[in-house]
Amino acid sequence: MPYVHDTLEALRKSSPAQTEFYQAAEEVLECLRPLFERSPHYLDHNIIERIVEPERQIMFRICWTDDAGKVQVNKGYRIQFNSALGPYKGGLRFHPSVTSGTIKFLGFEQIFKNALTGLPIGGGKGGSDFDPKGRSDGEIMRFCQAFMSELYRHIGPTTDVPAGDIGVGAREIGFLYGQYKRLTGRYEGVLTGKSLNWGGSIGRKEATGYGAVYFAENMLAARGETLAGKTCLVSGAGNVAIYTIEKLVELGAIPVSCSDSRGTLHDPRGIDLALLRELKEVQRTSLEAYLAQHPEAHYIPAGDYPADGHAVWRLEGEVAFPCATQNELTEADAETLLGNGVTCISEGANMPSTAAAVERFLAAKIAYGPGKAANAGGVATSQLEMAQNSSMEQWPLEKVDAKLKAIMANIHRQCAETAAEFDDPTNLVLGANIAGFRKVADAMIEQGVC
Ligand code: NDP
Ligand code: 2IT
Repeated sequence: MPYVHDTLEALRKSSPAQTEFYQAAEEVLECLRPLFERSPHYLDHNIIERIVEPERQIMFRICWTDDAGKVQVNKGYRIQFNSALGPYKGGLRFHPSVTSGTIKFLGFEQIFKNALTGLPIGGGKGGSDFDPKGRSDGEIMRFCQAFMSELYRHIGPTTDVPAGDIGVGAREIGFLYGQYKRLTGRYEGVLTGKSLNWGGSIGRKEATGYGAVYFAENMLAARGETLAGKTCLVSGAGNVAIYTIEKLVELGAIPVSCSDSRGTLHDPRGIDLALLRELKEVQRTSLEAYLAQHPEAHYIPAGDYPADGHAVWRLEGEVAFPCATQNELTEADAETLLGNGVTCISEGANMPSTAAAVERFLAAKIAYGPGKAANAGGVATSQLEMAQNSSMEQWPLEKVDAKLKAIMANIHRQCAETAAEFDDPTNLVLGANIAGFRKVADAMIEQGVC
């Protein structure tokens, strides 16, 4: 299939140095080979060249003043990747590692993830290389105001609806929303992840983590198993990790780890969730502080990690939830996990496993749920927030959670059925990529060349 190879080569030439984007694009395009053999009309419409090219990319300068009165400058991005299925939808990431390539890979993944939810949302993503660590609330507010002073002209409740991601939670969404309202004079659902008393959806904060656990439940149920009593490894200690841990505890599983950029925490009796929330959501401090109350737990500083991977994946567990960041799980980590008897991986983060690690999981035929399927509960609940905003309603938790559960079950079913249709029934990567692609590509064809 020369098309796939040629498209990837062309991307490397026209968009140099975007390695994470090539990784995401290569996985999707490689999975599409059997689809193109059966349905060559996608090639006639040149869908693959069209789908890897963002509809629009906005890059801007953000100037703001720090507490010392010094003017700081950052880069801002919004990528409006694909609007075949609905308004652009996707989060904003504030992290010093953010480049245009990071935002591009995240935006690309978002297209297929959003398609899998079955809801009318297109793919977008944005962010900045701003580092929120150590910044005061005043600095965060001024940065968010400066960011929105440029972004507001490009977004709207029926055109592009940003949300949170790494470094962007309820506090940042509040500051961003306030500035949008000040600039436009409009009170509308232009952002999701808002506070509950001014337009947020009950259950949105919890949705990505809960959804990743529901996806694991679905994968295990297909193999006649449940999560109850299983030892679970979780990485990350942010929004996704915390609510993954919360749902695991509720279902009788035993989450024994979490991590942040400074180190990994291992508490074999099960993570003390109330303390974790206090340290991360209230104090915004290091996980090492956990030891003051639980001296029997272990803390592994990042400096002591193995050279070829991450300490969290060297611990023993039956189910793993990578919930921190991209490429945080290497081939050597995958080998260790498999050697230790892991049977299920559900990815809360976006592209947390390297391509070689994914190969290992697929070859071992364990239950492996790729991020674009397993973490789609967050964006799906964002769309529920949009629906509530446009009808001026607020739904109770039971309604939102029931919808989230049904959406995750439906995503799992689509991935599994599509994988079986293409004769590789345990390969949910293949299933997710083909099922997501088909929806977007069919819509693009029906909407003509645009
Ligand atoms: P948060 O900012 O709330 O938490 C991120 C966590 O991961 C923190 O504990 C952070 O540690 C750690 N982390 C981030 N970057 C690195 C890094 N380079 N190395 C080591 N640790 C790191 O973000 P979220 O929980 O919202 O996002 C986590 C992942 O989930 C991301 O991949 C995101 O794209 C994905 N995701 C998020 C959704 C959402 O609704 N929020 C939806 C779907 C996917 P520290 O605090 O020390 O930096
Ligand atoms: O990666 C993701 O799906 C998110 N960060 C959430 C996007 C959203 O619009 O809620």
